[in-house]
Amino acid sequence: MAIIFEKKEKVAYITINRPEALNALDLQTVKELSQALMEFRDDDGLWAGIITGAGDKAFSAGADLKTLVPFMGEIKDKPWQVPPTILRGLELWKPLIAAINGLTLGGGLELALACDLRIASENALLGTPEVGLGVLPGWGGTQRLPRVISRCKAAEILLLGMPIDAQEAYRIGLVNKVVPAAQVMEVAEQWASQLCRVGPLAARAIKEAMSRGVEFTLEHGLKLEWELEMGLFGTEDMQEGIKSFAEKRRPKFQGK
Ligand code: CO8
Repeated sequence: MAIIFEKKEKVAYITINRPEALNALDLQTVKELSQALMEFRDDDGLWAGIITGAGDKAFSAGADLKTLVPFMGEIKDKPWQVPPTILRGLELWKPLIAAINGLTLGGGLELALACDLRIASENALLGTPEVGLGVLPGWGGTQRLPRVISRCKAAEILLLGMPIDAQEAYRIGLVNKVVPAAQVMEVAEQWASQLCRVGPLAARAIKEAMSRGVEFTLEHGLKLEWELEMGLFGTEDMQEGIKSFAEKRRPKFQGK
């Protein structure tokens, strides 16, 4: 299996499982990633997800340069589409954490950018080497990177094609936290647990408001935010949240 998909309580674990190829994404991996993400999206019992790479060297070294990239060149004029993933084509509002355990290059960084929270190991290297291969980071890199960090630093990473280390990634706001390699999954699980304690419908609405709203004018964005807020009002979770506050206890959300 190129992707290991596991469920533990309310958390989905998606592990790219090609350590011998530094977890490069070949066609089979992308297909299985697509299936796993859709299962995560559609399973009401799953509230948060963690994406990571197998082994201790890489999160992912990007698109498979031996198979997928040449294949894309061959079929570029044919009516074939890459299976939908969070990289492109799949809308998914449940929160996702990238547990970045090492090399995170090209499509690997683009996958981490399509997650909401990024925890990096101290030994991680992150970058988009595509420009040195004569292609562009075509899995959202040119679009998401300048939306996550400053355009100034995004241009440096995208145009020079040189990787940066984890501390620099933290300094420029590309990752949320840097921890020793052995603690990456531990911290990711702590954050996933917290995501399973907060209101799940609210968390999804926040992600949707942020993801879609970033494209809107402020006026349009505020309208979207209000529509999503009104969708939360009256839910059982909202009633439980208010009741638990009055009763001075932790809320027990159901995602309803
Ligand atoms: N694709 C295929 N195999 C890879 C990849 C890759 N991206 N990266 C590493 N591997 C393989 C190597 O070929 C090697 O296999 P083998 O032992 O059979 O030769 C194995 O993984 C280990 O790699 P190295 O021996 O090279 O390990 P090093 O530690 O010496 O070097 C590096 C690590 C620097 C990361 C090096 O492997 C490297 O430069 N890899 C390529 C990284 C890269 O350029 N990534 C960008 C790919 S392009 C991309 O992601 C575009 C996305 C958008 C396109 C959308 C199309 C659908």
